[in-house]
Amino acid sequence: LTLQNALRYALEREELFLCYQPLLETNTKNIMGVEALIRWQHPSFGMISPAEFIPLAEESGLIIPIGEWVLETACRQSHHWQQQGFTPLLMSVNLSVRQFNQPDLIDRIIKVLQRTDLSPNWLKLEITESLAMNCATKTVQTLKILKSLGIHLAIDDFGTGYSSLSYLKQFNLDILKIDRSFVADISTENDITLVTSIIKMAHGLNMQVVAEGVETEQQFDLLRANGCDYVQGFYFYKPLVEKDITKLLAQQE
Ligand code: G
Ligand code: G
Ligand code: NA
Ligand code: MN
Repeated sequence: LTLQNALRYALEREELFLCYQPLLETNTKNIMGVEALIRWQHPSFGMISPAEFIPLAEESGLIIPIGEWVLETACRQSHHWQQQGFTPLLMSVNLSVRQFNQPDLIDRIIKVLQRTDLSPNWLKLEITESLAMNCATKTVQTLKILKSLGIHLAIDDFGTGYSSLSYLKQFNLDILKIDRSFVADISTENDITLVTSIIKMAHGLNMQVVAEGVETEQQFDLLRANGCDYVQGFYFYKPLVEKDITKLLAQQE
């Protein structure tokens, strides 16, 4: 049985689940949101990383039903936490290229929000830099509609792909996520310069900044000193299962 075949059944056999990694406000360290991250626990292969199976899902088209399941599960979870009385969290969901390019994407997203009764204001979609730079006219249009619905938009893994700064301006995104490769090397002079420049540029374009992959106190201190708005990384929290997030939220109240 190939991984590709196994993936075909993963959804119906309920082998997929979501973890949620907290995003913290830099100044207060309050949890302002979580990023939904898919996991696949296969009965014989064990845990398979999304880095391995998301590309397979993209190639085969399975990313469409899987991506929709992620979106719906994440929105339902977010609404559920709100119903439990916790301060609402921004729920971030990663959108793959193929998902983003579906002609009926907007319609599908609206329907998921209706089914899960989640306000669009609590949903953030993360798109990658390469996706954003693809097919710009259509992309600008789609992003505009999403934004007009009240959905927050983030550009993910910033700095790893090709970016045209003029596109970045047109896209009118809310949040820029600095790729963790920059954060990892932030102790070197050049990378400090890069990261601080990215933060300034983003702020100049009216975007807020998330640094991902924060693993040390030193990285955190540098990011805070340079005005980074939000942080995410193992130094604070790994991606956690639902019940662990619920515990955290209860502690924070
Ligand atoms: O969670 P982890 O670090 O193992 O994720 C590895 C990669 O898989 C990351 O690039 C992440 O963005 C991607 N990924 C995780 N969950 C999802 C998802 O639900 N949809 C998409 N498209 N990518 C995801
Ligand atoms: O591509 P994307 O940014 O969506 O990737 C998210 C992935 O990054 C998740 O799979 C998560 O497990 C991983 N991740 C989150 N925080 C850290 C961190 O501090 N260090 C490293 N190495 N990976 C992290
Ligand atoms: Na992401
Ligand atoms: Mn990222």
